Amino acid sequence: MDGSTQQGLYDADSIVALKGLEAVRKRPGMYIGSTDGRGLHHLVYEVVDNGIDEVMAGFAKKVNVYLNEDGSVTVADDGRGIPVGMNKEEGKDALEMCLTDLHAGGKFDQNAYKVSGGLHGVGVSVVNALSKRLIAVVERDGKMYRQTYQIGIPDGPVETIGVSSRTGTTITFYPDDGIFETTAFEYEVLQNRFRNQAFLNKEATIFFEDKRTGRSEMFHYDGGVSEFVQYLNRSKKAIHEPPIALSGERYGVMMDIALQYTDGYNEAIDSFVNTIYTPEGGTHMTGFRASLTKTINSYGKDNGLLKDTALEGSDVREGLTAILSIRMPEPQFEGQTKAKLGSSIAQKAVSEFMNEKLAEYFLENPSVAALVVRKGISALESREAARKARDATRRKSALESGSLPGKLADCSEKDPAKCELYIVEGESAGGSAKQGRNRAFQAILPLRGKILNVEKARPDKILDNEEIKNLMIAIGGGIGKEFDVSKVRYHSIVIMTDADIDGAHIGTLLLTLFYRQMRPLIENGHVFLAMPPLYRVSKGKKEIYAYNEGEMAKALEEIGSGANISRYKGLGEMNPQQLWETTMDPETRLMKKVEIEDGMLADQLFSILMGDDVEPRREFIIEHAHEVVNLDV
Ligand code: 0RA
Repeated sequence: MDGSTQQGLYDADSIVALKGLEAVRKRPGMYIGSTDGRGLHHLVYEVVDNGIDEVMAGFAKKVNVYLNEDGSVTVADDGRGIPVGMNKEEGKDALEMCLTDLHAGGKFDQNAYKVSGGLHGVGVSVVNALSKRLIAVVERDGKMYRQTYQIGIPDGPVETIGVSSRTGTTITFYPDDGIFETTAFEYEVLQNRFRNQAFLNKEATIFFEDKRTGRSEMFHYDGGVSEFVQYLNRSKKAIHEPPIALSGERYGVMMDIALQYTDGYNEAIDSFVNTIYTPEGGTHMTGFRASLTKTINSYGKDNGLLKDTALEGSDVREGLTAILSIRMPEPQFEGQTKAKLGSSIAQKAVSEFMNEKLAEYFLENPSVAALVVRKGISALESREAARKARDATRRKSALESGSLPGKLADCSEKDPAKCELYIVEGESAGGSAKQGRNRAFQAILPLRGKILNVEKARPDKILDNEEIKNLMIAIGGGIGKEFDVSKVRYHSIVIMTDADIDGAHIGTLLLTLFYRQMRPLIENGHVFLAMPPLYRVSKGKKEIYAYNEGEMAKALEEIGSGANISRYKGLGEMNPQQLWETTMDPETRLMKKVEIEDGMLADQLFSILMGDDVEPRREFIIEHAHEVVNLDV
């Protein structure tokens, strides 16, 4: 390894730079979150964000991204080009500094609103440190320059390799397979990110091409966040068109806000700070919510639409899809995952701005305003009805002896941390599960047929459904806005369905119920999918259960000629003993934990999967199903 710079010496600065790169390679997680697929994709985001910063600063229009056939990625922008030339203070080329010095970014660029190089953006030098090879090409001042690196260390000085009449930066990098668990880029993951970035930066055009497959796409949205909201609502039914759009600035905070109500009941409000997604909200969201509630109530009162009642926050957010995108200098992020904005000025800026602009919008658009108030009133009425339904359910179940559903075969253990609830498709498999289980800690709740699709049901109608009522009482944490995960009676809730279309549908209906009405159950890792075997390979007394085709091939080899293969189509084909051995015994069973990888995509997944439109559903399943819900333990 050659660690020398163009001076051929280890001068003090080179040693500092090397130490920095070393730190990145030693603890990559500190800089990019993880070394799995997620961390790998972060490398691309980082370089693309740099290009988008150039667009936002008004110096670039387009960012091209290529997944190359040799496993590398190329990101090219038409910005000013990373500065080239000797930096007198450091005695080093500015380009080399940008690519090797962890803290060089700010020295050259004064853009206070930039994403990259900030708290989340880590700078191209981190990408360089984590790449076994990187090639930087810069066009500016009429020339074309190049420097190449290995694990962040320059192969030699910056070279002038030609002339050019344009300006821009082109970075090609090969992620280090010694650092990353996987170096396979996924088109859909990147596509989703670029699409979001293009919605949030309407000046930007992002061209994306996968040279391995020939697939390519251009992302550019003149409509910005308003078009973003329309996109998110593509499988929902909006009740007004176009979305309410509010843009402006207060206290140095720039705001782009779009809202659109649908005829549904879910709220899908996504917030961003300097285009960084803030899934846990923060001060900007607090300002948004406060202002929304206040402005709608004021309008309702002033116009005689609301008499003695006041709408709650959840009422005015029912069926609302919104994007809140703000830009501010030096945002402060909080929380374990730094996914929450803490800067108090953002709350003041958003609420004061929205108080004024939304009220103005309502005055100019009284029909939309009336629709919004009416939607809130109907949410309030349904909330009241739902509360009554829940109380009635609780009273009734408390009256009926033992208070638990009759179909539930409970376990004897009372400590929820040790208890498992199996939700089983069909009465007959339910019967087998009841006989086969370990009754000390495993409870069984058989389901008759399909449960209600909660995606389409009014919240107060959900408990009219007998199966859902049983599920709610058995699980014990309540339902909807009042769901309390600390009251849950089982820390493992296992969905056990047949490995066929009907089974998959029932599984999805249950996941929809958990995601929409008991979300902390999923967020806290309490939901699992049982994995029954697909085959039983046997000869005489010898038998092997196979959970996939590969295992079956292995089992056939092991057992030898004359082996008997039976394919399990349903749980009902197994007797209680077999069901226990293959699917329920904690020592030998296979289970998948249900995890939400991307909250924004998850909302789209459920609304599209369980909504009315067939075409978006087909497209979405093909593109995203596997990334949204990570089903691996
Ligand atoms: C520092 C200063 C300037 C531009 C850049 C960095 C820059 C970095 C990247 C990374 C990818 N694309 C980029 N484009 C520009 C400003 C230089 C000047 O004042 O001309």
